[in-house]
Amino acid sequence: MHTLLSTPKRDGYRMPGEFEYHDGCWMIWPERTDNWRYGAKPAQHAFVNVAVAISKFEPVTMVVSPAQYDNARHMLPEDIRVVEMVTDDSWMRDVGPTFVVNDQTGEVRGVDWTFNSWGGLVDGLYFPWFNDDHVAQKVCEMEGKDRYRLNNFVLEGGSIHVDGDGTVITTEECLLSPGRNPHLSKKEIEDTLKEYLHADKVIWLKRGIYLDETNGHVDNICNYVRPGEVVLAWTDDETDPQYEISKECYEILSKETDAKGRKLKIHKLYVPSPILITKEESEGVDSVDGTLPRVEGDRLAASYANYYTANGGVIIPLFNDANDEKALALFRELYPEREVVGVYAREILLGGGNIHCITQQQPMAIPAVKPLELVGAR
Ligand code: KQY
Repeated sequence: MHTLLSTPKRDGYRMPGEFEYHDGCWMIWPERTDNWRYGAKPAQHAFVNVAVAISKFEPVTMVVSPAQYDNARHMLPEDIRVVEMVTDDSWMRDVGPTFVVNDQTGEVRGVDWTFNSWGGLVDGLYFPWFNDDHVAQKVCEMEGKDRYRLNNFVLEGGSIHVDGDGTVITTEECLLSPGRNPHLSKKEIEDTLKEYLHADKVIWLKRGIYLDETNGHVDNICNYVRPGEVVLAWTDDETDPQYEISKECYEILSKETDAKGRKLKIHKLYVPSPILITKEESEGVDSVDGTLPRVEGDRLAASYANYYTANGGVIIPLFNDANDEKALALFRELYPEREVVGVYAREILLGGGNIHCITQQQPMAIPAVKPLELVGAR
Protein backbone atom coordinates (compact mmCIF):
# COMPACT_ATOMS: atom_id res chain seq x y z
CA MET A 1 0.00 0.00 0.00
CA HIS A 2 1.40 3.37 -1.00
CA THR A 3 0.29 6.81 0.11
CA LEU A 4 -0.03 8.95 -2.99
CA LEU A 5 0.62 12.66 -3.28
CA SER A 6 -1.43 13.30 -6.41
CA THR A 7 -5.26 13.26 -6.62
CA PRO A 8 -7.79 10.77 -8.04
CA LYS A 9 -8.83 13.22 -10.76
CA ARG A 10 -5.26 13.72 -11.94
CA ASP A 11 -4.69 9.95 -11.92
CA GLY A 12 -7.94 9.09 -13.76
CA TYR A 13 -9.86 7.64 -10.78
CA ARG A 14 -13.52 8.42 -9.96
CA MET A 15 -15.88 7.52 -7.16
CA PRO A 16 -18.53 5.24 -8.71
CA GLY A 17 -22.22 5.44 -7.79
CA GLU A 18 -23.22 3.02 -5.04
CA PHE A 19 -25.54 1.36 -7.56
CA GLU A 20 -22.50 0.26 -9.63
CA TYR A 21 -20.96 -3.19 -9.14
CA HIS A 22 -19.25 -4.00 -5.80
CA ASP A 23 -16.48 -6.36 -4.75
CA GLY A 24 -17.98 -6.37 -1.27
CA CYS A 25 -19.13 -4.44 1.75
CA TRP A 26 -17.35 -3.43 4.99
CA MET A 27 -18.95 -3.02 8.41
CA ILE A 28 -17.74 -2.51 12.02
CA TRP A 29 -19.08 -4.42 15.02
CA PRO A 30 -20.84 -2.23 17.66
CA GLU A 31 -19.65 -2.45 21.26
CA ARG A 32 -19.32 0.91 23.01
CA THR A 33 -21.83 1.00 25.84
CA ASP A 34 -22.10 4.80 25.98
CA ASN A 35 -23.74 4.73 22.54
CA TRP A 36 -25.36 1.29 22.30
CA ARG A 37 -27.74 0.24 25.05
CA TYR A 38 -27.48 -2.87 27.21
CA GLY A 39 -23.87 -3.71 26.44
CA ALA A 40 -24.58 -3.22 22.71
CA LYS A 41 -26.24 -6.65 22.52
CA PRO A 42 -29.49 -5.49 20.80
CA ALA A 43 -27.39 -3.46 18.31
CA GLN A 44 -25.18 -6.47 17.63
CA HIS A 45 -28.26 -8.47 16.62
CA ALA A 46 -29.37 -5.64 14.31
CA PHE A 47 -25.89 -5.45 12.73
CA VAL A 48 -25.97 -9.24 12.19
CA ASN A 49 -29.32 -8.89 10.40
CA VAL A 50 -27.91 -6.18 8.12
CA ALA A 51 -24.72 -8.15 7.41
CA VAL A 52 -26.68 -11.32 6.62
CA ALA A 53 -29.07 -9.42 4.34
CA ILE A 54 -26.16 -7.86 2.39
CA SER A 55 -24.21 -11.13 2.25
CA LYS A 56 -26.95 -12.65 0.07
CA PHE A 57 -25.78 -10.22 -2.63
CA GLU A 58 -22.05 -9.60 -2.06
CA PRO A 59 -19.22 -10.58 0.34
CA VAL A 60 -19.28 -8.82 3.73
CA THR A 61 -16.29 -8.14 5.99
CA MET A 62 -16.97 -7.30 9.65
CA VAL A 63 -14.25 -5.39 11.50
CA VAL A 64 -14.19 -6.39 15.18
CA SER A 65 -12.11 -5.44 18.22
CA PRO A 66 -9.94 -8.17 19.78
CA ALA A 67 -12.22 -8.18 22.85
CA GLN A 68 -15.30 -8.90 20.73
CA TYR A 69 -13.75 -11.33 18.24
CA ASP A 70 -15.15 -14.53 19.76
CA ASN A 71 -18.60 -13.07 20.31
CA ALA A 72 -18.85 -11.63 16.80
CA ARG A 73 -17.47 -14.77 15.16
CA HIS A 74 -20.07 -16.78 17.07
CA MET A 75 -22.98 -14.48 16.17
CA LEU A 76 -22.12 -14.12 12.48
CA PRO A 77 -22.47 -16.84 9.85
CA GLU A 78 -19.18 -18.21 8.53
CA ASP A 79 -19.57 -16.71 5.06
CA ILE A 80 -19.07 -13.29 6.65
CA ARG A 81 -15.36 -12.54 7.00
CA VAL A 82 -14.39 -11.28 10.47
CA VAL A 83 -11.14 -9.29 10.85
CA GLU A 84 -9.64 -7.71 13.96
CA MET A 85 -9.13 -3.98 14.17
CA VAL A 86 -9.36 -1.42 16.96
CA THR A 87 -11.94 1.30 16.33
CA ASP A 88 -13.75 3.91 18.44
CA ASP A 89 -17.26 3.04 17.23
CA SER A 90 -19.01 1.36 14.33
CA TRP A 91 -19.72 3.79 11.47
CA MET A 92 -17.85 2.35 8.49
CA ARG A 93 -19.50 4.83 6.10
CA ASP A 94 -17.77 7.68 7.88
CA VAL A 95 -14.41 6.20 8.91
CA GLY A 96 -13.75 3.77 6.06
CA PRO A 97 -12.04 4.68 2.78
CA THR A 98 -14.04 6.24 -0.04
CA PHE A 99 -13.02 3.92 -2.85
CA VAL A 100 -12.28 5.29 -6.31
CA VAL A 101 -11.85 3.29 -9.53
CA ASN A 102 -9.87 3.60 -12.73
CA ASP A 103 -12.11 2.48 -15.58
CA GLN A 104 -9.15 2.01 -17.93
CA THR A 105 -6.94 -0.24 -15.80
CA GLY A 106 -9.53 -1.72 -13.45
CA GLU A 107 -7.55 -0.57 -10.39
CA VAL A 108 -9.15 0.59 -7.14
CA ARG A 109 -7.71 3.07 -4.63
CA GLY A 110 -8.93 4.55 -1.34
CA VAL A 111 -9.46 8.16 -0.33
CA ASP A 112 -8.60 8.56 3.36
CA TRP A 113 -10.22 11.75 4.66
CA THR A 114 -9.45 13.05 8.16
CA PHE A 115 -12.12 11.91 10.62
CA ASN A 116 -12.83 13.99 13.77
CA SER A 117 -15.97 12.41 15.25
CA TRP A 118 -18.39 14.68 13.36
CA GLY A 119 -17.07 18.02 14.57
CA GLY A 120 -13.94 17.55 16.70
CA LEU A 121 -13.73 19.65 19.83
CA VAL A 122 -16.45 22.01 18.51
CA ASP A 123 -19.40 19.60 18.47
CA GLY A 124 -17.97 16.11 17.96
CA LEU A 125 -19.89 13.13 19.32
CA TYR A 126 -17.11 11.40 21.28
CA PHE A 127 -13.46 11.84 22.24
CA PRO A 128 -10.97 10.45 21.34
CA TRP A 129 -11.48 9.34 17.74
CA PHE A 130 -7.92 8.49 16.66
CA ASN A 131 -8.57 4.76 16.20
CA ASP A 132 -11.43 5.63 13.86
CA ASP A 133 -9.19 7.98 11.90
CA HIS A 134 -6.87 5.02 11.17
CA VAL A 135 -9.57 2.70 9.83
CA ALA A 136 -9.40 3.83 6.18
CA GLN A 137 -5.64 3.32 6.07
CA LYS A 138 -5.90 -0.13 7.67
CA VAL A 139 -8.66 -1.26 5.28
CA CYS A 140 -6.58 -0.09 2.29
CA GLU A 141 -3.58 -1.94 3.68
CA MET A 142 -5.56 -5.16 4.14
CA GLU A 143 -6.88 -4.92 0.59
CA GLY A 144 -3.56 -3.89 -0.94
CA LYS A 145 -5.03 -0.63 -2.26
CA ASP A 146 -3.04 2.58 -2.57
CA ARG A 147 -4.56 5.56 -0.81
CA TYR A 148 -4.83 9.32 -1.03
CA ARG A 149 -4.60 10.81 2.48
CA LEU A 150 -6.00 14.26 3.23
CA ASN A 151 -4.45 15.46 6.49
CA ASN A 152 -6.09 18.86 6.36
CA PHE A 153 -9.56 18.03 5.14
CA VAL A 154 -12.24 16.59 7.43
CA LEU A 155 -15.01 14.60 5.75
CA GLU A 156 -17.22 11.60 6.45
CA GLY A 157 -18.50 9.29 3.71
CA GLY A 158 -22.10 9.84 4.85
CA SER A 159 -21.86 13.52 3.95
CA ILE A 160 -21.57 12.90 0.19
CA HIS A 161 -23.48 11.03 -2.48
CA VAL A 162 -22.30 10.75 -6.08
CA ASP A 163 -23.88 9.64 -9.34
CA GLY A 164 -20.53 8.28 -10.60
CA ASP A 165 -21.04 10.50 -13.62
CA GLY A 166 -19.59 13.80 -12.42
CA THR A 167 -22.10 14.95 -9.78
CA VAL A 168 -21.83 15.14 -5.98
CA ILE A 169 -24.72 16.00 -3.65
CA THR A 170 -23.94 17.30 -0.16
CA THR A 171 -25.30 19.69 2.49
CA GLU A 172 -24.09 23.10 3.64
CA GLU A 173 -25.16 22.27 7.19
CA CYS A 174 -22.49 19.59 7.34
CA LEU A 175 -19.66 20.61 5.05
CA LEU A 176 -19.69 24.24 6.16
CA SER A 177 -20.05 23.38 9.87
CA PRO A 178 -17.49 25.04 12.19
CA GLY A 179 -16.17 21.71 13.51
CA ARG A 180 -14.89 20.43 10.18
CA ASN A 181 -13.00 22.72 7.79
CA PRO A 182 -13.44 26.29 9.10
CA HIS A 183 -10.13 27.28 7.44
CA LEU A 184 -11.61 26.65 3.98
CA SER A 185 -14.12 28.60 1.90
CA LYS A 186 -17.14 26.94 0.28
CA LYS A 187 -15.32 27.15 -3.07
CA GLU A 188 -12.20 25.48 -1.66
CA ILE A 189 -14.32 22.68 -0.17
CA GLU A 190 -16.12 22.22 -3.47
CA ASP A 191 -12.80 22.13 -5.36
CA THR A 192 -11.48 19.45 -2.98
CA LEU A 193 -14.58 17.30 -3.56
CA LYS A 194 -14.21 17.66 -7.32
CA GLU A 195 -10.54 16.71 -7.19
CA TYR A 196 -10.85 13.68 -4.90
CA LEU A 197 -14.15 12.27 -6.21
CA HIS A 198 -13.44 13.24 -9.83
CA ALA A 199 -16.57 15.36 -10.16
CA ASP A 200 -17.48 18.42 -12.18
CA LYS A 201 -20.50 19.63 -10.25
CA VAL A 202 -21.50 19.84 -6.59
CA ILE A 203 -25.19 20.24 -5.72
CA TRP A 204 -25.51 21.91 -2.33
CA LEU A 205 -28.60 21.17 -0.26
CA LYS A 206 -28.99 23.46 2.73
CA ARG A 207 -29.88 21.04 5.54
CA GLY A 208 -30.22 17.34 6.28
CA ILE A 209 -32.81 15.47 8.36
CA TYR A 210 -34.21 17.33 11.37
CA LEU A 211 -32.04 16.78 14.49
CA ASP A 212 -29.47 14.64 12.70
CA GLU A 213 -26.49 14.56 15.09
CA THR A 214 -24.00 14.44 12.18
CA ASN A 215 -24.81 18.06 11.24
CA GLY A 216 -27.13 16.92 8.49
CA HIS A 217 -25.43 14.17 6.51
CA VAL A 218 -26.88 13.96 3.02
CA ASP A 219 -27.15 10.16 3.25
CA ASN A 220 -30.05 10.47 5.68
CA ILE A 221 -32.15 12.74 3.46
CA CYS A 222 -31.36 11.99 -0.17
CA ASN A 223 -29.85 9.21 -2.29
CA TYR A 224 -29.12 8.46 -5.92
CA VAL A 225 -31.20 5.62 -7.36
CA ARG A 226 -29.32 5.99 -10.64
CA PRO A 227 -27.82 8.99 -12.51
CA GLY A 228 -30.50 11.66 -12.93
CA GLU A 229 -32.83 10.10 -10.34
CA VAL A 230 -32.96 10.63 -6.55
CA VAL A 231 -35.12 9.81 -3.54
CA LEU A 232 -35.75 12.62 -1.05
CA ALA A 233 -37.03 12.15 2.51
CA TRP A 234 -40.42 13.83 2.70
CA THR A 235 -43.42 14.71 4.88
CA ASP A 236 -46.71 16.45 4.05
CA ASP A 237 -47.13 17.47 7.72
CA GLU A 238 -46.58 21.23 7.68
CA THR A 239 -46.35 21.32 11.50
CA ASP A 240 -43.29 19.03 11.44
CA PRO A 241 -39.96 20.97 11.24
CA GLN A 242 -38.93 18.34 8.71
CA TYR A 243 -41.47 19.80 6.27
CA GLU A 244 -39.58 23.08 5.66
CA ILE A 245 -36.27 21.24 5.36
CA SER A 246 -37.55 18.74 2.79
CA LYS A 247 -39.38 21.46 0.84
CA GLU A 248 -36.19 23.52 0.63
CA CYS A 249 -34.26 20.47 -0.64
CA TYR A 250 -37.00 19.76 -3.19
CA GLU A 251 -36.82 23.31 -4.51
CA ILE A 252 -33.04 23.15 -4.88
CA LEU A 253 -33.05 19.74 -6.55
CA SER A 254 -35.88 20.61 -8.94
CA LYS A 255 -34.07 23.74 -10.17
CA GLU A 256 -30.69 22.05 -10.56
CA THR A 257 -29.16 20.16 -13.43
CA ASP A 258 -26.41 17.60 -12.89
CA ALA A 259 -22.89 17.53 -14.33
CA LYS A 260 -24.23 16.14 -17.59
CA GLY A 261 -26.97 18.79 -17.85
CA ARG A 262 -29.83 16.44 -16.84
CA LYS A 263 -32.82 17.62 -14.81
CA LEU A 264 -33.25 15.41 -11.75
CA LYS A 265 -36.24 13.12 -11.29
CA ILE A 266 -37.14 13.41 -7.58
CA HIS A 267 -39.10 10.71 -5.74
CA LYS A 268 -40.68 11.69 -2.42
CA LEU A 269 -39.87 9.12 0.25
CA TYR A 270 -42.17 9.64 3.24
CA VAL A 271 -40.42 9.60 6.65
CA PRO A 272 -41.92 7.54 9.52
CA SER A 273 -43.93 9.36 12.21
CA PRO A 274 -41.60 10.96 14.77
CA ILE A 275 -39.72 8.27 16.71
CA LEU A 276 -38.79 9.21 20.30
CA ILE A 277 -36.30 7.57 22.67
CA THR A 278 -38.15 5.61 25.37
CA LYS A 279 -37.24 5.60 29.09
CA GLU A 280 -36.01 2.03 28.83
CA GLU A 281 -33.86 2.83 25.79
CA SER A 282 -32.36 5.86 27.49
CA GLU A 283 -31.60 3.98 30.71
CA GLY A 284 -29.78 1.22 28.85
CA VAL A 285 -27.01 3.56 27.67
CA ASP A 286 -23.98 4.24 29.94
CA SER A 287 -23.49 7.92 30.75
CA VAL A 288 -19.99 9.09 29.91
CA ASP A 289 -18.83 12.72 29.91
CA GLY A 290 -17.95 13.85 26.41
CA THR A 291 -20.32 11.44 24.62
CA LEU A 292 -23.67 12.61 23.28
CA PRO A 293 -26.31 11.49 25.83
CA ARG A 294 -29.42 9.51 24.81
CA VAL A 295 -32.26 11.30 26.59
CA GLU A 296 -35.80 9.95 27.02
CA GLY A 297 -38.25 11.77 24.72
CA ASP A 298 -35.60 13.02 22.27
CA ARG A 299 -36.62 12.63 18.62
CA LEU A 300 -34.44 10.39 16.48
CA ALA A 301 -33.40 11.27 12.92
CA ALA A 302 -35.40 8.49 11.26
CA SER A 303 -35.48 8.22 7.47
CA TYR A 304 -35.80 5.46 4.88
CA ALA A 305 -33.23 7.28 2.69
CA ASN A 306 -30.45 5.78 4.83
CA TYR A 307 -30.38 2.48 2.90
CA TYR A 308 -27.65 0.40 1.25
CA THR A 309 -27.51 -0.48 -2.43
CA ALA A 310 -25.91 -3.91 -2.96
CA ASN A 311 -25.27 -6.01 -6.09
CA GLY A 312 -28.79 -7.10 -7.02
CA GLY A 313 -30.42 -5.85 -3.80
CA VAL A 314 -31.31 -2.83 -1.68
CA ILE A 315 -31.35 -3.11 2.13
CA ILE A 316 -33.91 -0.72 3.61
CA PRO A 317 -34.36 0.31 7.29
CA LEU A 318 -37.80 -0.40 8.75
CA PHE A 319 -39.26 1.08 11.93
CA ASN A 320 -42.58 -0.79 12.46
CA ASP A 321 -44.26 2.37 11.22
CA ALA A 322 -47.31 2.84 9.01
CA ASN A 323 -45.02 4.25 6.31
CA ASP A 324 -42.82 1.11 6.15
CA GLU A 325 -45.07 -0.45 3.51
CA LYS A 326 -45.24 2.77 1.50
CA ALA A 327 -41.43 2.96 1.46
CA LEU A 328 -41.06 -0.68 0.43
CA ALA A 329 -43.58 -0.20 -2.38
CA LEU A 330 -41.67 2.83 -3.69
CA PHE A 331 -38.34 0.98 -3.56
CA ARG A 332 -39.85 -1.99 -5.46
CA GLU A 333 -41.00 0.42 -8.15
CA LEU A 334 -37.65 2.24 -8.32
CA TYR A 335 -35.47 -0.88 -8.30
CA PRO A 336 -37.24 -3.46 -10.51
CA GLU A 337 -33.85 -5.06 -11.23
CA ARG A 338 -32.95 -5.54 -7.53
CA GLU A 339 -34.49 -7.41 -4.62
CA VAL A 340 -35.82 -5.07 -1.91
CA VAL A 341 -35.04 -6.34 1.60
CA GLY A 342 -36.32 -4.58 4.73
CA VAL A 343 -34.43 -4.88 8.04
CA TYR A 344 -35.90 -3.64 11.34
CA ALA A 345 -33.46 -0.88 12.27
CA ARG A 346 -34.63 0.95 15.39
CA GLU A 347 -31.54 -0.25 17.31
CA ILE A 348 -29.22 1.29 14.70
CA LEU A 349 -31.23 4.50 14.75
CA LEU A 350 -30.82 4.66 18.54
CA GLY A 351 -27.06 4.88 17.99
CA GLY A 352 -27.50 7.94 15.77
CA GLY A 353 -27.47 6.58 12.22
CA ASN A 354 -28.80 3.82 10.04
CA ILE A 355 -28.00 1.10 7.51
CA HIS A 356 -26.14 3.36 5.07
CA CYS A 357 -24.04 4.79 7.92
CA ILE A 358 -22.82 1.38 9.10
CA THR A 359 -21.81 0.08 5.66
CA GLN A 360 -19.17 0.95 3.06
CA GLN A 361 -19.09 -0.53 -0.42
CA GLN A 362 -15.85 -1.57 -2.06
CA PRO A 363 -16.51 -1.13 -5.78
CA MET A 364 -15.28 -3.45 -8.49
CA ALA A 365 -13.57 -1.69 -11.37
CA ILE A 366 -14.15 -3.27 -14.75
CA PRO A 367 -11.18 -2.48 -17.00
CA ALA A 368 -11.85 -1.15 -20.45
CA VAL A 369 -8.34 -2.19 -21.47
CA LYS A 370 -7.43 -5.90 -21.50
CA PRO A 371 -4.56 -6.82 -19.09
CA LEU A 372 -2.23 -7.84 -21.95
CA GLU A 373 -2.64 -4.47 -23.63
CA LEU A 374 -1.67 -2.86 -20.31
CA VAL A 375 1.47 -5.00 -20.08
CA GLY A 376 2.32 -4.06 -23.68
CA ALA A 377 1.88 -0.38 -22.91
CA ARG A 378 4.50 -0.40 -20.10
O1 KQY B 1 -25.04 9.13 10.00
C1 KQY B 1 -23.95 8.64 10.02
N1 KQY B 1 -23.27 8.51 8.88
C2 KQY B 1 -23.26 8.25 11.27
C3 KQY B 1 -23.97 8.56 12.49
C4 KQY B 1 -23.04 8.52 13.64
C5 KQY B 1 -23.66 8.75 14.94
C6 KQY B 1 -22.70 8.57 16.05
N2 KQY B 1 -23.35 8.49 17.31
